[in-house]
This record gives sequence, C-alpha cells and structure tokens, in this order.
Amino acid sequence: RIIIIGSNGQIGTELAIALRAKFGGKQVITSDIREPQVPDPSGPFETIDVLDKKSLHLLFTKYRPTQVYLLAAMLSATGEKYPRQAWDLNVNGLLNVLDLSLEYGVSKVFWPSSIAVFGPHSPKMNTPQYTVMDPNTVYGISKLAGERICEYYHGRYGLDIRSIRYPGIISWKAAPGGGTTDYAIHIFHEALKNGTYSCFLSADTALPMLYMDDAIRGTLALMDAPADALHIRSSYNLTGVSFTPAMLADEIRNIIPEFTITYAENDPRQAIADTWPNSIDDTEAREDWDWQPRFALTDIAVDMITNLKEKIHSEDGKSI
Ligand code: VAH
Repeated sequence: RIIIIGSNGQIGTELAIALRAKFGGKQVITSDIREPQVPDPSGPFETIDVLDKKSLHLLFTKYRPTQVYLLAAMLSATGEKYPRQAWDLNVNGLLNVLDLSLEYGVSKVFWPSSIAVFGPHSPKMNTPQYTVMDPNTVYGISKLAGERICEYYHGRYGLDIRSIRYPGIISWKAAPGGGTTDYAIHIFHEALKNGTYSCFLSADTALPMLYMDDAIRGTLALMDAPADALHIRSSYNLTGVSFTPAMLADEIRNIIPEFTITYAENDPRQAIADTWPNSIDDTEAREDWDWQPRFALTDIAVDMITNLKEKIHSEDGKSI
C-alpha cells in the first residue's frame, strides 16, 4: 500500500489520481491536515498532522505502507510570512516520515525538493546538479537541509528515499499554495475570466517550469527506476521549459487575442524569484532514469486554456 501525506496540495492531488489509476484506489491512502474539499470515494482518506508523530505512528501501523510520498510543505512565499512554521513543517515533518519509514520497513519514499535550493551565487543559466547553493528563503534553506538529510538516511540506514528538485509546476486541477511561480497558473484563470492579469513578477523574470503531466510522469519514472541506476540521493535537478511572464503572455495572446497583462511593482515574490535559476541542467535525470519533458510552452498554454475553460464552465455553469 501507498500513503500520500499532503494529498490535498497542488502536486499531492494529482499524484493521488495517478497512483490510484496505477495501483487501484484502495491501495493508495490519501492524507492531509484537513478533509479534501472534494472527497475521492475510490480510496481511504486519513486526517493527519505530519508533525504529530504519535498519530503518524498510528497511520503507519494501520496501513503498513510499502511506499510513502511526503508532499506536505509550506512553499516559498508563505514560508517568508511564517519562517519558523515553514522550517518546522518542512524539516521536522520530513524527519518524522523518514524515521517511521525506517521503523516500518517502507521500501520506497518520495520527497520533493525544489529549484529554490539554489541561491543568489548559484549559476543562473543551466544550473548544474552540483554547484554553489546559498538559498536565502526559509523554504529554500529547509529544502536544502532536507536534501542533506535524505542523502544521509540513504547512506547511513539504506532507506530508498528518492527526490526531485521541482521547478515551478503548472496545472489546472488543484490550486497552488503560496508559491512564487504561481503567477504562471493565476494568469490563465485571469485571462479566461477577466481577459487581463496583473503579474506580480516583472516581464523579464525567466524561471524554470514544468507542466504537471510531465511532473507526475517524471516522478513515477523515478520511483519505478531500479535503485542501482540512481546516482543522486540528495535530489535530482529536473525541468521542462524556461520562460518569462512576457513570453507566457504572448502564448496566451495567440489563443486569446484580446488578453492584456500589466506588471505590479515591489511584490515580495520578485525578490525571491531573483535568487532562483533562469534555467536548469537536468542531465543526471536524463542519464539515470530516462527523463524527457514532453510539454513545451505552447503545449502548456493550449492544455491549460482548454482544460480551464471546461472547468470554469462546468463550475459556473455559464459559458465564458
Ligand atoms: C514555489 N512552486 O514557488 C514552488 C516551487 C520552484 C518553485 O518550489 O515556492
């Protein structure tokens, strides 16, 4: 059985869908700090606080998982508002899950890191797997610490923990939660509803991004890879495509010609984005487990608008 901790989040929601499709609903236990807005009757859900080790113990005893996916975290922008809570959730939540995974003999664990582990002195273009890393957000610091902890638990205790440094993830099924890259999601909602978007990052802020379909496929490919093929036990660089808000606006205008964009000044998320890479070198993922992105920027824009149009239409019941 598989347990997903943090299954209500942007990535957790879609990992649950993919893992239930692959292994069967009842084999995948979803869990989060509160009930999901839309329950999924195909499999069990448990309310869990990953910082409450006692209740986590009960969860592992009840289901005796063979795999655990830990997606519970506080992202970059929210983490700067609540730094101690972000450190506590992102680091102690991980330690709780690693300790229990060892205790219960879990065969594989997945934990997401982020390109936020790079900082102002990391190379900006084609940032390599190994380089200077001086993150200056609590989120980035906690993810860098988490990577060191994962590599330690693998090296010292033999825990088969696998990790990906996700870039900004773009999706339409579940809302993102407090990220700096979330402009690339909000822009589609605003384009469809209001025909205009006030972007909190500047027009030329290039960031590495990944479409959710690619992120899920890549995550499952990593988890399916033979252990001896994996040479990285901190966290794998991974990316799909890099673009700026101006480039994304152009793509949207190709589909919605009347779309306009404006740029807000002095948003705190600009200072965070300015410390992150413009693009990522994911050679090791390509070599070790055949990673290959499929969604280019045009594909992302088409897929987002097609699906969001449908979603907004079915939710509002009115044509747009
Ligand atoms: C964030 N979406 O913006 C996350 C991600 C690289 C960005 O870590 O915080």
